[in-house]
Formats: sequence, C-alpha cells, structure tokens
Amino acid sequence: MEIVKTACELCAWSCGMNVHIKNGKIERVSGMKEHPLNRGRLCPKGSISPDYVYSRDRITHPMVREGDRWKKIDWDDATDLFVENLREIREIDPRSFATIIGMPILLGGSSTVGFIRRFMDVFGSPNCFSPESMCYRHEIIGYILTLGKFPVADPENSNCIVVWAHNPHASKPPLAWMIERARKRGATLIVIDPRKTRVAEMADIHAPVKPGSDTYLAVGMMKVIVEEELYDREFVTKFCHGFDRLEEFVSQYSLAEIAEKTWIHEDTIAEIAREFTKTKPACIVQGVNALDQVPTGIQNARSIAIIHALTGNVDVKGGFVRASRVHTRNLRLHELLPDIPLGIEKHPFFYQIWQTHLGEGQGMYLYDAILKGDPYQIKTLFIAGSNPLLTWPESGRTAEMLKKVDFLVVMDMFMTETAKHADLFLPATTFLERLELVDYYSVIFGIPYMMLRKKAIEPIGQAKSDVDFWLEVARKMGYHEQFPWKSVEDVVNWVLEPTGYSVEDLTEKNPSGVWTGEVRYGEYMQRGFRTPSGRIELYSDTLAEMGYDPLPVPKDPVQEIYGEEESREYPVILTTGARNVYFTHSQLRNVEKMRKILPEPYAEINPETARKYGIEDGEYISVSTKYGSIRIRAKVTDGIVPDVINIPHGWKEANVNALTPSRPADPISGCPLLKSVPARISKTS
Ligand SMILES: Nc1nc2c(c(=O)[nH]1)N[C@H]1C(S)=C(S)[C@@H](COP(=O)(O)OP(=O)(O)OC[C@H]3O[C@@H](n4cnc5c(=O)[nH]c(N)nc54)[C@H](O)[C@@H]3O)O[C@H]1N2
Ligand SMILES: Nc1nc2c(c(=O)[nH]1)N[C@H]1C(S)=C(S)[C@@H](COP(=O)(O)OP(=O)(O)OC[C@H]3O[C@@H](n4cnc5c(=O)[nH]c(N)nc54)[C@H](O)[C@@H]3O)O[C@H]1N2
Ligand code: SF4
Ligand SMILES: [Mo]
Repeated sequence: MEIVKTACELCAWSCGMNVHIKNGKIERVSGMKEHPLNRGRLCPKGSISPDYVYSRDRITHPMVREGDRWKKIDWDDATDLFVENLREIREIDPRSFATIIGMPILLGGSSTVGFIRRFMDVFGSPNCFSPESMCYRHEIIGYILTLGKFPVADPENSNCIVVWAHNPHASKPPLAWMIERARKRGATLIVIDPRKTRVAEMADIHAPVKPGSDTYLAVGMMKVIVEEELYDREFVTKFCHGFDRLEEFVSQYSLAEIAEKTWIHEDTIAEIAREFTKTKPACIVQGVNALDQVPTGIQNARSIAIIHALTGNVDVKGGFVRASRVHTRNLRLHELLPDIPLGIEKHPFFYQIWQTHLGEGQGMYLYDAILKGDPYQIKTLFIAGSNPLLTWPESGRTAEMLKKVDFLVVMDMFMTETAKHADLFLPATTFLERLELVDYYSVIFGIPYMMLRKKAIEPIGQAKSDVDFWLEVARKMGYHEQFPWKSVEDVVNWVLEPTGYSVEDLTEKNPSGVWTGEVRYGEYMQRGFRTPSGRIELYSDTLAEMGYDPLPVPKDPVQEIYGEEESREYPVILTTGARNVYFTHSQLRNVEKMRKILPEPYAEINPETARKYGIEDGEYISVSTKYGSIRIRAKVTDGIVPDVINIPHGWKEANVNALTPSRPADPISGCPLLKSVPARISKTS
C-alpha cells in the first residue's frame, strides 16, 4: 500500500489528506495528522473522496453537440474547435471571450487560476469571472478599505470569539474544531445568526438577528463601545482616523431603533458589546458570504474591522492577525490588457484597491453583456469548475444567457445542469488526478503554510487537468513566448522558484507541506497602516470621494431595493445557501452515501410562521418571489426565527436561485442580494 500526501479539495479549506493506494487504485483516504489545519481529521465529504473519483456518472471523454445529441470526439479535435473559435472572435474583439471559473479552480491556487488568467491576459480579454462576484471578495475589500490589508480572525488564540453569520460545523469544519478547542479552555463564545446552529447551541450568547440587519447591529455595538467609553483610547488616538466622525455618526441612532430593526433586545446588544470589550484578546469570525450578499456587504466587513480597531484587537494574537504570504511568482500579465473587465467601471474596487489587484470582473454584468450586448457582446463563454445554472442568481436569466451565447464550452467531470447547455464538453480530472499548489492557507486561516496537491492516481479515461488543457490551447494559439512550459510540473516549478522550493522538494522531502513564514504581530507600530491616511480608516475618505457612504450606514435590504409595497406583497424574508456538511454547493449529489443521509432539500420555517400559513412539518410548500417559484418540502423547526425561510442552494430538484435577483445590490462591490429576498409562501400538493 502506497500513501500519497495531498490536500482535499471538496470544499474551500484544503485539509491535509493521506490517500491510500493499492495497485494504482485508491482504497481509502484519511486525515493527515501532521497538517496544521485539520490535524488528522477529515469531514464526511473528504472521507468519501474515493466514491467521488470513481463515480459512475463521470464523463471521461470530450464531446461536441450535434443538434440534440452529444458526439464523442478526441482531444485534438476538441481543442482545435475551441482554438478556431478563439481565433475568429479575436479578430473582431478579444473582449468578447469570457471565462467563469468556479471554486474548485480557485482552490487550485495561484498556479492554476493564474495560468488560465494569464492566457486571458495574452489573448486580450479582461473578462475573467468567478463566484467571488458573490462571495468573500467583499470581506476582503471591506477589510482592505479600513485596515489597508486583509487580516483574518485568530480564534485558536482568542478569549472571546464572535461567530457572525457563520455555521462552521457545516461550512468550515477545521474552524469548528478550533472553536471547540477554545471553548474547552474557557473562551467566551457569541453567535449572531437567525438560525440556531450547532455553534449557536454552544454559545454564551446567541443573537438570532433579522437577516440583512447586521449593519444595524454592528452600529449598535459601536454605539455602546463609544458612548460607554469602552474603546481602547490609546490605540484609537494613535492609530485610527475619523473617530470624531464615527462618534457623531453613532449618536444618530438609538438602541431602541436598532433593536426594532434587528429583532435583538437592546440589553443583548449592549451585553455583546461589553463582553467583546471586556475580554482580551477578542475576535470576530465573519461568515464567508452571508454578510456579503446584501446591499451593505462592504459596510458589514468595514463594521467588523472597525469593531476590532476600536477595541485594539488588530495585529494581536487572538484578534485580527496577518500571516506572511507565500512569495510565489505571479503568472498574471494584466499590463497587457486593453480594457477593464465588465462591471468595473461601476465597481472599481472589485478590481483593484490601491496596490491590491483582485483581477476579475463583477459577474452580474455578464448577463446584460450576453443578453443585450450592453456595453458590448460576449460571444464565447468558457465555464470550468462552476455550475452557474444552480449557483448564480436568477436561474431563469442564467439559462437565457447560456442559451444565447454563441459558443459555450464547459469543462467539468459531470454533465451538470450548466453543461447540458454546452456546445463543447471537456472532461476534467478530479483533484486526486492532477498536480497543483496550495498556497493560500495564510490568507484564509493565518497559517503560513503551503503544500502540493498531488497526482495520487493517473487520470481516469481521457480526463485532463485544467492546466494541461490550457497549456495545449496556448501552444495551438502560438503563444510560445508567454507559455514556454512543457508540463504542469514546469509551470508549478516556475511559480515556486522564489520560495526556494521545487515540485521535487515538496513531493519527496516535504510531502506534507512546509511552513513559509510567521504570523506577524504589531507590525503597524513600525509601518503604520497601508491606507491613504496611514491609519485605520474608521471614516473612509476614499469612499467619500467616490460618492459612497464613508461610514457604515445601515440599510434595510428589502426597503432599500424593493420599497414598501413589495415588502407587503412578499412578507416573508428568504435567506438562501446555508451550508450543510454533506454537500458542496451543487456537488456530491450523486454520491450515494451522502444522498442517503440527505435525500432532498427542505425549507426551514419557524412553527409560528408555519401555523400562520397552515403548513405542517414535511408538507410541500410553494415559495415565490418576483423572479420565480419553486416547490419544496417544509421543515418546521424552532431553529430559525419567525417570518424567515431558509433554503439551501445547489439542488436541481428545488433550485433556490430561481428565486434570487441577479441585479447588483451592494453599490460598492456589485454583489447580488441572496440573503434577504422578499418572498411569499403557501401550502401546495
Ligand atoms: N459543506 C460545505 N462547506 C462549504 C461550502 C459548501 O457548499 N458546503 N461552501 C464553501 C464556500 S464557497 C463558502 S463561501 C462558505 C460559506 O460559508 P458561510 O457564509 O459562513 O455559510 P454558512 O456556514 O452556511 O453560514 C451562514 C450562516 O449565516 C446565517 N445567515 C443567513 N442570513 C444571515 C444574515 O443576514 N445575517 C446573519 N448574521 N446570519 C445570516 C445562516 O443561518 C447560516 O447559519 O462555505 C464553504 N464551505
Ligand atoms: N442562492 C445562493 N447561491 C449561491 C450561494 C448562496 O449562499 N446562496 N453561494 C455562492 C457561493 S459563496 C459560491 S462560492 C458559489 C459556488 O459556485 P460554483 O463554484 O459554481 O459551485 P459548484 O456547484 O461547487 O460547482 C463546481 C463545479 O466544478 C466541477 N469541478 C470540480 N473540480 C473541478 C476541476 O478541477 N476542474 C473542473 N473543470 N471542474 C471541476 C464540479 O463537478 C462542479 O460541477 O455558489 C454561490 N451560489
Ligand atoms: S473540511 Fe472536509 S471537504 Fe473541506 S477540505 Fe476539509 S476534509 Fe475536505
Ligand atoms: Mo463561496
């Protein structure tokens, strides 16, 4: 039995995994004990990796559409078809080629994402998109605008942890394990979530907030911290900009008004603020998308950064920390681009904030570009590692977009709902059949570590890794100068060079990975903050100059976007996409072991709401919004606040994105509204 040490890729965290192989076949997988993130554990998804790799549903040969049917072709012909199309549209306007890459490709690390986007740079199209249009990126932007950098919370070393809009037992098991360890040593735990999650059940205080009202709650906390003089005066005086204006701003809100907006009692708001200031070090762990997908997404992230700043919890162990980055070589060649991507004229920070380049467009603008040619026509769309028909908002419009585009190429392992619309299907390898670099542990967890994700087995059938495919496309396009590499290994070695490591080192000598630096505390004392004022920007002059709110002004999402009348017509608040530990977005539904545990999706509603609409537990209900309607089974539970309904995403049987709007909601980032959509419910058969 051979053991290959690799990193899981079945959700966003890349836990260390041992792959047990016999005669070239995976027998089982186990958690890697020496990995600093998961320390020997795997969640249920990681554990079923062999079932996923050897799934009977996998498609392992390229196929081209002929009318209503698929025809198998070989790789050479498939690549030629694509290259011919690219050559043709390049002559007219290279910007008319767009790519959507999904989470699995983002998780391929800089050598995978960077490689595909380098191709785009050389081709001359800025139109790179990903689910970051509605995920995480907004937290990054909000923190950078406030602190000049992107730090992460450090619950492992904290004495007071606030988990805000996050259910780590479902979505980030390694974080749940960290919090459990912190609880054992006596750390205070506060959870802000409209649902009674497992972490909420463990908490000292659970604030079941009204969805979408988090900015109000944050302003309430700031008010208590400022007006009761609980803030760290010395830190604020020396290192923060705009305290006076923040003080004036919070005085405009009363706690009574905030309590009404958030459904959280005034005393609880004050108690959370006092606990957070009293206990040091303290940190807030922000959920990975729930606070983003509202009109105040950037302001939510700014609020969380501001609360850390007011309490002096920045750059301290157990507060907000920053680990040194892995110094790999950047594959991007942005400077070659003739234009900015779609959506960036309206949302410039989505592309770049000061010296930080985020490198992609706001995907919500792809709809108008494809459907209306506004501001110009996108003709060819390449989708890899993503299933937008189920994961992007307003599925009716997404379907129209996929049908309308002239040439749609999808690279995946399975015939997804999205792939069904493709003109060309390309079979991808799973993460256990290819090589890539996992170089983002420091950015996500503050763990300065990197390792290789290794090719544990040979590709199944004719499946190819994404980078292998793009290497061939670059060769056929004649881009020899910018793509001198012969193999994926060459690419990874080039990216790794400044680190002093090579693929061979990280395979032979350090298969479990290597430490790449340290967590730096108190760095600002020497260098200040990398904002225009050199201080933490409680008040943001940059936002003011651009015409945005310079302070985190709270807004009710429903009132803000839909107004009074519609809120009456659709009286229930729909929140979507809360994770469960068995599935990743639309993936793994075809793994029998998972399907047995959770055979179908359900909508969570409170018993009081159920009574109001005459709905019994287990009955089917119809849920409608302005955008569409779905039928789904009701789960009546007091684990959710009244007048709110929670529906998971990624199920073709009841696609919640048929109900969500694709129009940009956050004025700064363009993120759509997925967490507080006005809805109507009724019993159905
Ligand atoms: N198993 C699994 N793990 C995953 C994923 C997956 O699909 N499956 N996806 C990965 C990805 S890409 C991401 S982005 C992350 C997502 O991770 P998160 O964004 O952290 O998602 P959840 O952990 O489900 O937590 C969201 C919580 O927010 C609550 N919530 C909903 N609306 C609101 C609101 O308006 N305010 C507040 N305060 N709370 C609200 C929900 O009740 C839910 O408990 O998970 C990652 N991990
Ligand atoms: N309503 C609502 N919608 C949401 C969310 C929500 O909370 N609510 N969450 C949003 C968030 S945060 C995110 S990140 C997105 C995620 O959106 P997507 O990234 O579109 O999510 P997945 O369904 O995981 O799609 C991944 C696809 O990649 C394929 N795949 C896996 N590995 C590889 C590979 O190596 N190469 C290739 N070519 N393909 C591969 C899988 O088979 C699968 O079809 O969903 C978003 N959608
Ligand atoms: S939490 Fe589970 S699915 Fe995610 S990387 Fe770890 S083992 Fe894999
Ligand atoms: Mo995400």
